[in-house]
Amino acid sequence: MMPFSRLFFICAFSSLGVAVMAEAASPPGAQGGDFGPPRGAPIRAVLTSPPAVPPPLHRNYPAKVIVELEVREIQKEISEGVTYTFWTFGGTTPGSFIRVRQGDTVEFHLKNHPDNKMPHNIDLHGVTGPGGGAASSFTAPGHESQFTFKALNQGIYVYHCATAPVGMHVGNGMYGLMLVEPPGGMKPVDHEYYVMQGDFYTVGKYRERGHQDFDMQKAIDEKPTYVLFNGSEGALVGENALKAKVGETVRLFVGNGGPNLVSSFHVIGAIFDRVRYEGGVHEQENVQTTLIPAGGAAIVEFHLRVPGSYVLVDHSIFRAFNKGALAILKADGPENKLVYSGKEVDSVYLGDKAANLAAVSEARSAEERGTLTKEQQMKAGESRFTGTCSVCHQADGKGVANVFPPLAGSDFLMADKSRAIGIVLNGLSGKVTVNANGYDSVMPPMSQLNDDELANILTYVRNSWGNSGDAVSAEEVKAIRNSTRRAEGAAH
Ligand code: HEC
Ligand SMILES: [Cu+2]
Repeated sequence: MMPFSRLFFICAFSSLGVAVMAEAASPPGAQGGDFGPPRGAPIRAVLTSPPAVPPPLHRNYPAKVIVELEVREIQKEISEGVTYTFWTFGGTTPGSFIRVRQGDTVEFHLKNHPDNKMPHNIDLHGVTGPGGGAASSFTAPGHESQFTFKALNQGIYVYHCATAPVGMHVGNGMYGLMLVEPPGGMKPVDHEYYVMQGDFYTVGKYRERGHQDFDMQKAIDEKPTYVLFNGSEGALVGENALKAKVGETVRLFVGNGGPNLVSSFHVIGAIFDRVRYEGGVHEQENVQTTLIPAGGAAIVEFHLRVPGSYVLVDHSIFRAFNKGALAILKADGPENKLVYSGKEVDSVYLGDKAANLAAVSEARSAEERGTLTKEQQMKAGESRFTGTCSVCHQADGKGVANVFPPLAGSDFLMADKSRAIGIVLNGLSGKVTVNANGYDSVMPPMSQLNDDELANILTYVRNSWGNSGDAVSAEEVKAIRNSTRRAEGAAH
């Protein structure tokens, strides 16, 4: 008998060395279907960058469709002030959205831009044949490869790079979606959007600024620094939020590139009318959260009855609030108090995603130039205060009587700057007296905030609502952080 370790080695070798994953063809008679040879003149596929989806095809015959996809290795922002070198299909993570019709013959051209450093290929899960195209598409920088496949099965399919080390290529953002429309097309909706989750592994901590490199060990350990929709914390929030109107229907093509995590995809405030789970043809109705495996996709549809912000999350919820897996769909239109009497989703759910990121970014670049002013810090701090501290101390800093002490006009806060920094980093419990009122409660440590964030927040707090003090610098925060003794294994 072959020893287990040997067996494992062979399996690992064949999957990495050949870098292909075999996908079985569907059994005859299932949803697969060949509608004969391509007809008409060849058609160049419309490719779109996320969150856009190419328009419906409205075509009633199988055609020859030409897809040209170019791999680009490019540096982009992964979070405010943090850059990362993404490897992309078409210049974006996720890559360009491809839309074809069941029965189409796809002539696929994969180009690897001459400036790139790595060889790449593509494995399309919508392809029937060993490797899904991977073996035929291995392409060195400055080269192009071509292969042809027939889109036999309708559905929404992930594609990804499968060049060794596969995990690294996928982890750097090399994945996207291809929709194979059913022959009769899909039911019309008001909006179609393209959203894809991915986990990212950087050497630096979450939001540690500057350029960040890929961390292979974190990736192997499956400990992502970021979990993101569409490759960046800012991809689908603020100005970039998805948009719709009350009364409209929305269809999301949601993929999960992985490389490691399974997504518990959820939209806060919406119930999915229909989910084509796992991207197959069966529909489930009235779904709250749908699982999307790594290397899988789903089609979710819902309609909007009440205006406001709907928050897309991975409901493995630390990923949403502490690793970036959060996006917003903004619905405009008239209120419907019969359906929902509440207020607009507030800072509780939006957190600092509702924040003024421009102020944060302005403060950061000013600090890099050495020109950071107290006012810039305060503006940046205000937006981070919202959704972090305001939950308890309230947006006006007045706190809640007997429960959360005030920061506005707080003698305790203003008496000792270093102590205030320590409180935010390490939390506070036990009896404190603020403006002659006693509190005996617990504030959790907020050490997940980085030095800049914390310095800006405290500068804002110490100079708002009647408080007046000097600025708090990132260096001061850093010194106190480093001098704090923490339990073994505790963060930062
Ligand atoms: C989960 C609720 C909660 C959050 C969030 C929170 N605090 Fe507190 N904070 C408290 C409580 C409760 C106390 C009093 C603790 C005690 O009684 O020992 C406190 C005390 C303080 C104090 C000292 C007392 C005072 O009023 O001057 C400061 C300063 C402070 N918090 C700042 C912050 C800042 C800045 C943030 C955001 C980074 C923050 N807190 C987030 C609950 C919170
Ligand atoms: Cu690649």
